[in-house]
Amino acid sequence: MTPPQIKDFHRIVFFTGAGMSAESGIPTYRGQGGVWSQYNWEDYACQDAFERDPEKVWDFHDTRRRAVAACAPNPGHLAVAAVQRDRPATVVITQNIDGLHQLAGASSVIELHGSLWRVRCDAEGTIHDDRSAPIAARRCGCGAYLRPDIVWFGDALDPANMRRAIAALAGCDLLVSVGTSGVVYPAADLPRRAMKGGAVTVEINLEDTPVSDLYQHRLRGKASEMLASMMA
Ligand code: BV8
Repeated sequence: MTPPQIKDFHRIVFFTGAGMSAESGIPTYRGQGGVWSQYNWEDYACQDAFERDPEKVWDFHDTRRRAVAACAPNPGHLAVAAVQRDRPATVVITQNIDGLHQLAGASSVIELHGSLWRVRCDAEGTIHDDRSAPIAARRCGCGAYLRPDIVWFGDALDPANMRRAIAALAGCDLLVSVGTSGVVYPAADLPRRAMKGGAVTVEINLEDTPVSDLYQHRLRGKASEMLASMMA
């Protein structure tokens, strides 16, 4: 059966996870060789760990900065950016912190879980982009440690991002979920807004996930290939 075709829709939302960047060489979180199977997030990616040992947390994030800086957007990222160029109302909601959607040319990407390429000083309440790999300075001018602007487990998501994501999903006519295992909340709950709004829903993944039943169409294969099959 031919999958739904992007050309037949006008208000499209792409909801992406680590599987979107797997073909760029970035490890996913779970499964074989996943980040969390190599590193315990309680030691490297949460506020407590950062307060306990900021140097250790920065060593981990510098490893990720170097790894991601060596990767480029894959044909899947380029396809999403191309759809957005043709249909400017297209919204990209990502759980990824790698910035590859933007590098592929996508704009107004909603980064639900923050970015590897932004840091903040919680002492001064400032936030700024920093694409150095490794990071040039781990401390702010005020002397406090800079913190990666990433939503770690236990951190609240930015309410403005949640509002934008919910509005986009509630009003879309096509939702395409790409490469997410659907196990982390509240992000995993968001696609339900599109189902409620009567959108056509597509899940692209190599395998079934705990939320596959929510989707009308389940395209099983690599992100770049399955996206291409929707743009025939
Ligand atoms: C919060 C940034 C409270 C970090 C991430 C309700 C029920 C149960 C638990 C909770 C709940 N609500 C909250 C919780 C706790 C927790 C949670 O969800 N725990 C889970 C594990 C049970 N949630 C939180 O802590 C959240 N915060 O709740 O705060 C609060 C509220 C108010 C005030 C104060 C506090 C914050 C969660 C965000 C954590 N940060 N990332 C970093 O990177 O360092 S989560 C991280 O994992 C990702 O961002 C993503 O969101 C999530 C899942 O990863 P995926 O992207 O899906 O990747 P994964 O590896 O799992 O899967 C990849 C998939 O791709 C696979 O299915 C694979 O088959 C597929 N694939 C692979 N290759 C390809 C492919 N598909 C296609 N093509 C390919 N080539």
